[in-house]
Amino acid sequence: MKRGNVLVIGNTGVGKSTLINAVLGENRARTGWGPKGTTNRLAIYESEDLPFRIIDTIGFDTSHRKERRAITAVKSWSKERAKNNDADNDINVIWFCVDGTSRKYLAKSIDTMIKATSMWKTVPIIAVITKSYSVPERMENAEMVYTAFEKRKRGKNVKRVIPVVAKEYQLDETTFAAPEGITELIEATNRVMPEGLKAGQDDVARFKLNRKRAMAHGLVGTSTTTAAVVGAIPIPLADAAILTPVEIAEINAIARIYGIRKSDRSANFMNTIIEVGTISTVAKAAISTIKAIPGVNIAASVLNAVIAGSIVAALGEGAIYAFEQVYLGKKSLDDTDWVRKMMEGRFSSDFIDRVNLVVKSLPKNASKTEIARSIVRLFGNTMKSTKKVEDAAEEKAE
Ligand SMILES: Nc1nc2c(ncn2[C@@H]2O[C@H](COP(=O)(O)OP(=O)(O)OP(=O)(O)O)[C@@H](O)[C@H]2O)c(=O)[nH]1
Ligand SMILES: [Mg+2]
Repeated sequence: MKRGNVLVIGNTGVGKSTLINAVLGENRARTGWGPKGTTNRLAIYESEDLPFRIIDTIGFDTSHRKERRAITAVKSWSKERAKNNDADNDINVIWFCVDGTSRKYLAKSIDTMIKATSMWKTVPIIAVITKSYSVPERMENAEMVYTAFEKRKRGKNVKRVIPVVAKEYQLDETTFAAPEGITELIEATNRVMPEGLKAGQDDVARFKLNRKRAMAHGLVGTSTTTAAVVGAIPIPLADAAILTPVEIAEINAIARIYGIRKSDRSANFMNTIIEVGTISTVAKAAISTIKAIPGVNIAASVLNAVIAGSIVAALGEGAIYAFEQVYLGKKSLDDTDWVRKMMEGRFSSDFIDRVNLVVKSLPKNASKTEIARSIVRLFGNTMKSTKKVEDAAEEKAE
């Protein structure tokens, strides 16, 4: 397959490399924090499944020297490539990255980017607002970016403005901003690619589904850690309701990843899932069974953390399955009986066996991260086999 090239530019620290990793679905571009900037040369990334190549650049800096260095690097690279006269080396799309958390630099950074990319006058631009953690600010920021471009000649090249969260962002112990906008960015980029470099709808759909799955699993990992922290406090866990806020955040975030928006129908569907993990008799029965297992040689707080984490992991993995069925059009949001039964099935004897394995794998005073890692490892396995079964089913359906 012929692939197009996407050039990623923006100030240092806006999150270009983090964004690239999110799009690739792998941690390949080095990211970091600090005044010096992390990416210090151009790097080109491609992945088997991604329909385009991504070029990571040196971030622009507010200091004049560094700015020039970044611009010079991009220009000399592209001149070098242009010499080859190979269409494969053309820049086909540019991602202008601006930081959603520092509006102050927005207009100036857009000017810098326009200057730096003056040799690609006709190349379509997608403005990416990184670190869009704040939901209310997303619209405002997008408008600011549109306005900033309106005043400039190259503004007409801007095809889309997309707010993203490349990696979940922890707001406090129990809340976080979930990944956002990544699959939209992939789709929009493919859409503005020149004919001949566009991937087919099926390829894009498959890639999007893979990305959604990976992001959702990452999110279950974070939620599991949160639950282990919350669950370690000495409250009798027969009252699994203390997990409710964590579970609500988890289920909402997974729903968003699968493009399921808030409505009465989706609320019913989601509440059913949360109920199974909090107040249902199956969850309570599972907890008492685990607590009654003789000879458990770990601290009570560790056991509580394991139970809490496991519930949230099982719930999250179940929710991924449920939302994916809806996303693929195989189930509807009205199938609440189906989702209840499916979720209850996840708290059966298999659940207890897994929790047991987690308990056995842990040292007496395991840390919360050890606990969470062990849970994710053991619960993640179910998902892998589920995935295979599903794939087979999908193939048959086609
Ligand atoms: N949680 C979270 N952190 C982010 C996100 N985007 C960027 N960051 C953080 O911001 C810092 C800078 O990100 P990088 O991706 O290294 O930024 P860059 O634009 O590549 O920076 P240079 O290579 O210096 O130009 C890192 O600590 C990232 O973890 C995001 O969506 N979520
Ligand atoms: Mg970088």
